[in-house]
Amino acid sequence: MFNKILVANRGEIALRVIRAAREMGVASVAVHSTADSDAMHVRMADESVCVGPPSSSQSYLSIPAIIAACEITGAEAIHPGYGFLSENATFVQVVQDHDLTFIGPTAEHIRVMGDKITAKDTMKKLGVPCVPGSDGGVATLEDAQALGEEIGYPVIIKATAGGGGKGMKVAQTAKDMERAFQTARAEGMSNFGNDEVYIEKYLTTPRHIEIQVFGDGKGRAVHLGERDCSLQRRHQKVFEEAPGPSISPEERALIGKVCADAMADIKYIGAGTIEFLYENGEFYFIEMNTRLQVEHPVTEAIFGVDLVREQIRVAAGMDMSFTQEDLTINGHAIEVRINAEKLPNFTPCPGRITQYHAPGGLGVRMDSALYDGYSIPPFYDSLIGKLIVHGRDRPEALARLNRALGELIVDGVDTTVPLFHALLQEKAVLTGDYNIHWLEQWLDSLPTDA
Ligand code: MV4
Repeated sequence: MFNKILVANRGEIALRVIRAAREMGVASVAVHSTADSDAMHVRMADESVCVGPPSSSQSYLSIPAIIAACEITGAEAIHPGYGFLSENATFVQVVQDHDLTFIGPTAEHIRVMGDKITAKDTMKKLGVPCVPGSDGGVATLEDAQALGEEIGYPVIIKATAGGGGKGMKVAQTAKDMERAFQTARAEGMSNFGNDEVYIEKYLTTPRHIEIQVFGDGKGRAVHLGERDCSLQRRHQKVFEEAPGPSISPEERALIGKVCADAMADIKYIGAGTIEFLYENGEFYFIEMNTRLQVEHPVTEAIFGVDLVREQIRVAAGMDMSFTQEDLTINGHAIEVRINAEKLPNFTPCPGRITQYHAPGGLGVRMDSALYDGYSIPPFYDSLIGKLIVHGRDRPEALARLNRALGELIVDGVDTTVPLFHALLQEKAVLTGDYNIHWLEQWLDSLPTDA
């Protein structure tokens, strides 16, 4: 096991990693920008290094600064958290070249899954069900139009390097194809420097269901069921739950085994998430995320496992501490993302926290780096906390969420908490009968003050 690891992140996820390390007897090094000198992750770690000015590109994303922080402190491994350098294959290569260990997948797996065409091709060959569409990239408008006729409209054109909804265009009819094809290519080029696109059948009202997988890098892999993350706004998740309210135990076992076997086959190491669209009882692979995700705590709650501890174990060459047979689901968990944002437009709202009180009690977990008097800097993501509740069943989890939201105090800035109070009044949320479009349609339907 490592003696000391460096956490290349900030906020609640940095605390999450420091906590796992401490329970394992592993010392932790925090890194921070000059804007984060007073941040909780700096206080909670065993030691800290300032890696640059406020701008992420010059601090949390600076590969030389992060490597230097390891060399100065003698940290042997780096946990990247999510975002920042977590899915940067070049970074992983540099880490290895400095005889350090990246706590995460190999550079090669990150590279393959980071390009959506190679990801889909790989998954298809591994027997994972995919959305019907082009075999690889589509180079010309003529090819795109021919494919549109073959697959049948509507179709979606996606940039292979795309993300966050950028470089993604729907063609409802053949007439739409030219515009959609050219726009997707142009967005791919301007946002990611890559104009390669591919085409899929457009699924109109699916759910976003993602399977948590975990591998030991030696050919053993397991799945930890699914999360339903359909409640999103502008490709940002706001409410996530596990198990998925629409997924049967038989469906879970089936898709879970396909995913676990695929990961075993490629000798995947660490935590991963295989994203599907789910419509009319069928799963369609869309993307894989080669990192620990924001919403991992709902999976931890229902399976009773510590995913970060497992990441650190396998990175150190140890086995996973469980097998597939050990993994059984207990109850239901929900996470809501609390952002420092002003409704109704979700405008970022940094500033000083005058009072903070975290909810507690049975089945309540608050992952947050807030404290009384903390000033949220304006330079980073607006996520300031994740409230995770766990109950024996979905109704109990919903009641607990309502109760815990009532206990939470975050004064001094606007937050998305009122959104969750309102969502808990909605029948679709209470029954779990929603899809990827439900949240935006509901927000659009709300009366506006004007
Ligand atoms: C799709 C789709 C419908 N059909 N692909 C959105 C971002 C990227 N991760 C994939 N996305 C979608 N791909 C096909 N073939 C609809 C979406 C989509 C979506 C997916 C998951 C969660 C929220 C979404 C919101 C709008 C569109």
